[in-house]
Amino acid sequence: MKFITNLLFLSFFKLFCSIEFDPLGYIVYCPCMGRFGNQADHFLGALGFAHGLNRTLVLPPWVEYRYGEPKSIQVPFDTYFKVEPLKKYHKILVMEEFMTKIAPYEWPEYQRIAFCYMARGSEFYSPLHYDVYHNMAQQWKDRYPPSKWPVLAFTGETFKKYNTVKFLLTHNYLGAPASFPVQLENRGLQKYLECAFVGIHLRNGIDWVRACEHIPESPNLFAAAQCVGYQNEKGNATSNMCLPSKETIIRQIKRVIKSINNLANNNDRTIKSLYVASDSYHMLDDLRIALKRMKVHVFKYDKSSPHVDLAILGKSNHFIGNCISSFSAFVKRERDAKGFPSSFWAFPVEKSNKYNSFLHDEL
Ligand SMILES: Nc1nc2c(ncn2[C@@H]2O[C@H](COP(=O)(O)OP(=O)(O)O)[C@@H](O)[C@H]2O)c(=O)[nH]1
Ligand SMILES: *[C@@H]1O[C@H](CO)[C@@H](O)[C@H](O)[C@H]1NC(C)=O
Ligand SMILES: *[C@@H]1O[C@H](CO)[C@@H](O)[C@H](O)[C@H]1NC(C)=O
Ligand SMILES: [Mg+2]
Repeated sequence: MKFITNLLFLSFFKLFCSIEFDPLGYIVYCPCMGRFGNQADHFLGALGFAHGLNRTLVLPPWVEYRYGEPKSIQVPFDTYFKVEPLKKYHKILVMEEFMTKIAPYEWPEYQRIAFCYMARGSEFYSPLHYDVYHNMAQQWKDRYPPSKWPVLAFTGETFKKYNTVKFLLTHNYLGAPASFPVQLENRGLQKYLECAFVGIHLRNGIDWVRACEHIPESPNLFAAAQCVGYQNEKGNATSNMCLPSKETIIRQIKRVIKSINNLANNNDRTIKSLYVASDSYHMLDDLRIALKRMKVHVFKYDKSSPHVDLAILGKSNHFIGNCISSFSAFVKRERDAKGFPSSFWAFPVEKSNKYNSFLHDEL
């Protein structure tokens, strides 16, 4: 009786929450081998494999090993890469979503069988292998029909208990249904792997603070012409352009991220990261607090390297720079040449008075 009630509950749950289960099943794997490059190779292989079997691919977190830390950490797949573009190629789901929405129904704990090529887990699929480009897919489908095997989990051990972190931590050997190095046929899949971030330049060292003091008598200081025009056609440079206030900086970043995420129309998921370049003060704490609610991670390069900063700013999905800085100007010109969008701190000058705009944008 309890069983039937459970079943009924489950069907209602499925109905009301309109969770779509993939009748063709899922592929779960562990990126247990190596660091980022190895894991990325395996990811492409797993993607090709899942595509060949036409099962939904569950995207595992990236496993990172931080220097000096005894344990690896799990970084959700969509921290670095967008999920939407991948969907153009194949059905996918991030692990966190799979474990909360799908696994309880399609993969109950007592059925968590791990797939191993050799006698390590509970189901040995040897001699099948992952090369779905040469007639392997059908053999997989015949041997493991989705009706009987809704989830194919590739890893070394039986899953004792749901816990993505634990599950990943306990495996140190090959867990992906993919070969390493990446198979020739899967190389092209890289094009679906996109990451999105906003890059900002904060020019605020002591030399800059001194330079900005000259703005009132030099309304076309340094690189200001990139904003206000060579003859000040678009106004005069202002102190806030030169040394934007914390409020200006946070307001503009939020605005840019919101407009990009709304534009892409994918549940505010597009921009996940902010990259900060600075000659002096990166404002990391303030930015992290300000962007926490939007779930945006804030990064800087851990060494001081102007050219690395330039390269990364050049690649960002949107760049916010400093009108007066020639360092910012370099990034802006490069992006103009590529057709990438940029904007500047405190330019154009907002029409509404300061107090009003402060009230509107303070969240
Ligand atoms: N690493 C790093 N260095 C910066 C950054 N901004 C400025 N700098 C350093 O400060 C110098 C600024 O001088 P310059 O290139 O003449 O640009 P400007 O003074 O901003 O017009 C750069 O060449 C860098 O060495 C930054 O975002 N990152
Ligand atoms: C794969 O499965 C989806 C449904 O999940 C279906 O729409 C699609 O046509 C299938 N692709 C192939 C190549 O069979
Ligand atoms: C710019 O500054 C000059 C003086 O430096 C002033 O004459 C002019 O009116 C200002 N232009 C604007 C648009 O504020
Ligand atoms: Mg300079």
